[in-house]
Amino acid sequence: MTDPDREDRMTRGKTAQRDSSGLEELLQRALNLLTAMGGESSAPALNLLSIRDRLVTESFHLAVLGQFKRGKSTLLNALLGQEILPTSVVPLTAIPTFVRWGSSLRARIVFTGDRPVQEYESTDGKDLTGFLSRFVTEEDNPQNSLGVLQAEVFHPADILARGLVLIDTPGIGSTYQHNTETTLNFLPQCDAALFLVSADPPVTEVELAFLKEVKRKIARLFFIFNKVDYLRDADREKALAFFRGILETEVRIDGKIPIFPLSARDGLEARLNGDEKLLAGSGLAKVQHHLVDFLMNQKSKVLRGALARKAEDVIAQVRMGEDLKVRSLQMPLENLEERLGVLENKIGEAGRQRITAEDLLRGDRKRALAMLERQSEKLRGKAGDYLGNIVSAALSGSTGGSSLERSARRALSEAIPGFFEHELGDLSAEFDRHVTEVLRPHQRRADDLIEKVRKAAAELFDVPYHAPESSEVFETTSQPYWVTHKWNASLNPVPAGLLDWLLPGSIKRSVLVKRFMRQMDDLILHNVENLRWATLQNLDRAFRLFTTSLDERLQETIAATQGAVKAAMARRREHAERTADDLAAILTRVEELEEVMSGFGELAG
Ligand SMILES: Nc1nc2c(ncn2[C@@H]2O[C@H](COP(=O)(O)OP(=O)(O)OP(=O)(O)O)[C@@H](O)[C@H]2O)c(=O)[nH]1
Ligand SMILES: [Mg+2]
Repeated sequence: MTDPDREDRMTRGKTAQRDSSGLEELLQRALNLLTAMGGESSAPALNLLSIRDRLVTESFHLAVLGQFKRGKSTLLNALLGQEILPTSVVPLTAIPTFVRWGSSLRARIVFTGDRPVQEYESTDGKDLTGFLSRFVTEEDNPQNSLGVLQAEVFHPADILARGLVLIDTPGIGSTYQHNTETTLNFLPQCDAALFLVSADPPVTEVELAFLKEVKRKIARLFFIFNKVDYLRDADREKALAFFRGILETEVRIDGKIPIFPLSARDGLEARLNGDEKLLAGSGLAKVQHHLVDFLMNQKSKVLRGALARKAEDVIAQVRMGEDLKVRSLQMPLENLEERLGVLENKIGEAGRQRITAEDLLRGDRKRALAMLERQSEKLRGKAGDYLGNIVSAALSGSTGGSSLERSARRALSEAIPGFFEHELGDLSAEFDRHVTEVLRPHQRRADDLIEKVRKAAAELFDVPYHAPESSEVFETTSQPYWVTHKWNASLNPVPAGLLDWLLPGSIKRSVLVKRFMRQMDDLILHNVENLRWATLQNLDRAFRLFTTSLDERLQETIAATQGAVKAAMARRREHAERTADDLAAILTRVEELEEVMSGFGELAG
């Protein structure tokens, strides 16, 4: 019996592989050509190498999100076809866990601070689950007391083979507020998400609030209605329609969006026992086919197209250099010198414009820094209100004394990391957007500047001009300007009072409150300062990266135009007798370059 879904999937998988290897082959051919031209370590060769790296290492982050106990970890196990991620009837997952492809089954735990990475390899899924549980579950690692920064599982499942990374996340809305914060802070790292709900219990307020936040941060969202095995068919339709209605009215999500009914539990059982009938009935095959494969193919297609276009531009630049050499070998020398003079003037002009652009950029950087100062100030106020309330509530007991102070101190230490982690996530997302917007016009100006030089050279020496299609702006989406840091909250131990017990009750209390509020202000200042500093580093890095890449591109353009003409002129002067041979060799190369270029053009679509 044949399974059309499976065949379709396999055909698409093969096409994806063929396209990707076609691009890889072409890149290799282009690199060989550059090596033959003596440019194996030239800027174009390095560009091609980095394009090849991106092609090989690109991954797609698909997170599974939802309220606690909706069955996220179970769904991931079902997709893997093996019980790997710990699941339970109590709120469990506490650390985002990345599941990537690996030839053998293993896990890796990375910690904050100096603690060494722990690895575990086992062919037995249960052993691995046991190992993982020690680090990623609330039960064994409460409040992440072990300081786990990241947990990774490597698994040979087919579904992971083309760079798909599945991410299990802590459920939101449980009594463990810090789990919610961890997941919220993690959202910017996701390319897409599967959002799980279920009929048991029905959608909650907390879940909807979370979904609104998720919608703001993740562009591609898909919905899964899990645990449908609890419902009879008629109730299933009713429950789905109800959920769809809520999505439309409360979250303003298009009512036509597909929602996949699923029983992750049955899907897992079906995969474990090879039960095709149960698999079809569980809805798992549909989820896998429609969402996971689709997203992957879409993403890799877009990426391959963009990379092929970039490679085409790189080769076009090399080809222009060769074309210029041809002209420089053919043109009468005086004529050549005169035109070179004009080109040099154009380059000088571009250099001056580059300085003006730098001034504008500096102004924008200054404004971004001022915005950061304002945001920090605002955050100080917000933290004061939020934490002040928590401390006041904790201190509102009827007596003073050390136990009251202890509980206030505990409340404060519990609230601080979550609060600042969330704020850092928000601030990072806001500045990321801001910087991308601010840099866009600079990017356009930079592109224009470089194009002016290339166009001038093409016109002056009458060679074909290829307008580049891929702006470097696209580059920035894959190499984020932004690095989201895990928030290490500053939690200087709040020292216990020594004088309390010498003072009478009411005075004791007011002293206690005053002192405590002062200490809270210090803590806030310290944490806001940390946050401001982390954001400042990111900002500076973004602007620096932009300037260096602009300078590099300008230098490359000058080398490919003025540099090529000068080199050909020098060679002509020194070895006039070889000019005809040189010309023939270059013309052959130009032909090959043209072939490679059109190959990239075809792959770019
Ligand atoms: N009946 C039924 N139970 C399910 C299904 N999927 C998961 N469960 C059960 O629901 C419970 C919670 O599943 P988990 O996968 O641990 O849920 P989770 O969303 O990862 O929970 P947290 O990690 O705490 O956020 C477990 O007892 C699962 O066996 C399903 O499709 N049907
Ligand atoms: Mg879980």
